[in-house]
Amino acid sequence: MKKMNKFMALGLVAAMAGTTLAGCGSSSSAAPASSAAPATSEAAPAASEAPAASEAAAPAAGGNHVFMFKSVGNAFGVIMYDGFADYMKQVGEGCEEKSPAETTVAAQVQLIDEALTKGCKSLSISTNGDTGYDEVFAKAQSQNVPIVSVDSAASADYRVTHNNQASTADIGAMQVRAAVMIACGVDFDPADADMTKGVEAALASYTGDPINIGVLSAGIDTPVQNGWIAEMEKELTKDIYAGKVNPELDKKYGDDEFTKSTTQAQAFLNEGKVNVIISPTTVGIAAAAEVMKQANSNIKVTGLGLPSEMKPYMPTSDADDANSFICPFMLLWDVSHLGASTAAIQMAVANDGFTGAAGETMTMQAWGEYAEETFEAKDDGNGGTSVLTGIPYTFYKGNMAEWADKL
Ligand code: RAM
Repeated sequence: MKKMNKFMALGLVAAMAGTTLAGCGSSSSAAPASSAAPATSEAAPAASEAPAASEAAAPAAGGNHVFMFKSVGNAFGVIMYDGFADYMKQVGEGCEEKSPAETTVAAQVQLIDEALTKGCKSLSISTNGDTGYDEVFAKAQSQNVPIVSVDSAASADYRVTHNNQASTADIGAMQVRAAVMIACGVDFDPADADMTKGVEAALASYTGDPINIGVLSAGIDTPVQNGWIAEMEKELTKDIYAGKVNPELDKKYGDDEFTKSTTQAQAFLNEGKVNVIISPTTVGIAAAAEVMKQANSNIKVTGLGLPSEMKPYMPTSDADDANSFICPFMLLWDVSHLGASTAAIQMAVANDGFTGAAGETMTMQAWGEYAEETFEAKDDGNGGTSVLTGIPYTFYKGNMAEWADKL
């Protein structure tokens, strides 16, 4: 991980700066979230500034900083918590992971309630749905337990802010470009980091039937995947795809469970309608790749994957012919840093008066091989704010050997 941190910090920030800034510009021009401001500042007041209503409620008496992923046993969640815990250790704070066995809203709500009853300092959560949390989140607010969402957003009415791993627009669009390039047999070129040139070149010479793209997602209601899928659909409305790529995505949902994702991948296989599957979840991409491998299928797979889990299906050396692999290339970001920056946001709430209001900044201490960083909360255009702490990164034959053991 250390090497990756350095590499990403030094090399990729520059490569992605253009798209990242473009994303920030468009969101900050959206209507300011006047309704979000009171909610976010109520979520995390300093004890002395707590409004009367909150003073009446029993404040959380210490406890740990609680980190809750969508479910246990997801390697992405495990790596993220490791980063979270590492940062908390660095600043001398106690923390614990409390993730449910099942990827459901109800299971998370129950565990949040338990944590609040026991007493906790903060809640950092990747949610399983948009709704169903109001009561328990209001309880957290009344106990002055700040909520920061990460990966999959919590309601803007209750969270301080959302820690976004990379621009939603970039993650959605880049997965479509990757899928189309792969369907056309065009390999990733690191000089074309966002793949805009690659996809244009691939389609300019493409004369076959319209390419059909399948999506194997997590839960049907999972906020983060649904946000990316919306951006995929937007990307497909661009002129370059017209008549060459079917703009209708064929969507299936594996609920971030390996067995269910495998069943859904088998359905894609049996139906034989799609040329390539995008899976915007590490669980789904691994399941789809295994199904296609077992069946010796020519349906290709890409999306968001962990190099350690995807190694059996990907090229790992420059000499490899990428097109002969099930997954020629895929995307992700520094998952460990995502956890650490979430911890840093919670510490900024606790110690520096950070409320997550648009325009506020917070500082993350130097961590691992990352130097000290300052992040700004930006209006997300949906009534809340988000802090952008990462960038999408492409794993391909030129770097897989290096990362397969580290991420
Ligand atoms: C899965 C989760 C998570 C997603 C990653 C890429 O582990 O579903 O939400 O961001 O994959």
